[in-house]
Amino acid sequence: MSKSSSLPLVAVLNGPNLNMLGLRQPEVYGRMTLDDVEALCAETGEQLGLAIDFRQTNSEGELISWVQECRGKMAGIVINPAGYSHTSVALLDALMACEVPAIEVHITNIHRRETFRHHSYVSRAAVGVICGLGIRGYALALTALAEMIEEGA
Ligand code: DHK
Repeated sequence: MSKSSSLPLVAVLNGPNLNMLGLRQPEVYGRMTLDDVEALCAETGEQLGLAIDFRQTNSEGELISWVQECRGKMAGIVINPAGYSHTSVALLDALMACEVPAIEVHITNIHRRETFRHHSYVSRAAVGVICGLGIRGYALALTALAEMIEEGA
């Protein structure tokens, strides 16, 4: 058994269009790419003693299936549901059902943007929400989850 397999597992799940980071509206989302986000999460996970399972999908169904798979397997979830934050009751239901602490991350401050972005269905299932801090929000979410896992919360 490898050393990392005994570490708490945390899923970092990314929703639609986040594969376009770096190219997509850089004045809004910045110039960092999804590969940069993955590298940041891997580095942060290593520092915190977490094993990271990093994924991105453009499909709502796939995102929901991944959340379902987390049940009984993952110690925590960091999720940027992207556009599905504002539309998906089904994703909210999946997060409620999986019973794994989840932190919702948005790169941008959704409250400074269009009104339709101000509400997130997912927030109701999240232990916390981080938005507007750029990609460092992912590292902050992992840090908070590591503490919660350590505390046994
Ligand atoms: C990413 C998206 O793709 C948008 O649909 C959300 C979020 C905001 C972000 O800031 O990471 O509204």
